[in-house]
Amino acid sequence: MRPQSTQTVFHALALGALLVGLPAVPGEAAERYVAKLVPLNAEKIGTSASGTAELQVTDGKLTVSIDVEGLTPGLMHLQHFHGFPDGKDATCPTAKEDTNGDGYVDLIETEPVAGTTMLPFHAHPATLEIPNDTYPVADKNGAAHYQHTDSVDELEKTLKEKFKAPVLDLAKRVIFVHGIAADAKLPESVQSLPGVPAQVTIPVACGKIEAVK
Ligand SMILES: [Cu+2]
Repeated sequence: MRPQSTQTVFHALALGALLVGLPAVPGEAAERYVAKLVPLNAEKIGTSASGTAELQVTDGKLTVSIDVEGLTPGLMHLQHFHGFPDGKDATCPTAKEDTNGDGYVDLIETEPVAGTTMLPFHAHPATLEIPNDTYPVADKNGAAHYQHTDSVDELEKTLKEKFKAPVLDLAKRVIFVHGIAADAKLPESVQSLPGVPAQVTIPVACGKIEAVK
């Protein structure tokens, strides 16, 4: 017969095993967000890009997955969330935002409704570097897949340094996918960032990030 103390330990272990099967502590549940990416400029550029972005915050980490099809095959596509550091809600542009009336909604024309480029979705988001050669490349069928996980604290720290606000604020952001073939013809009126060809920055898909209840 076992000494009493060993029996007590056995009972404690059995109780522990039961507790493992119980749900996690309330408040630790994942926060989930989805953005349905719809085509932009499709009638003009001859490709129609669409897809889905999923964002999940679990245990202090943000995991972002972005799947897009209808992109220019073999091309690297810039993708970011855009928004307003001052807390204004960003929305995706429509044809109304084509303020110069050239038939294209260019990057500069998106700014009044969608704000500024904030968080890049490439291999090193926390750097906040917009020019980068690690954005996803579309395969021969025009499909691109991206997945990356980062510490929320690290992202918020660098965003706060750059934008002076605690600014992940996912439900107030929109996701853009950019870019058409380097040799695609665009009128001079299509605006871009200084020194960056409009073919690189032209938005091809946009989606509003929404919380999943
Ligand atoms: Cu962007």
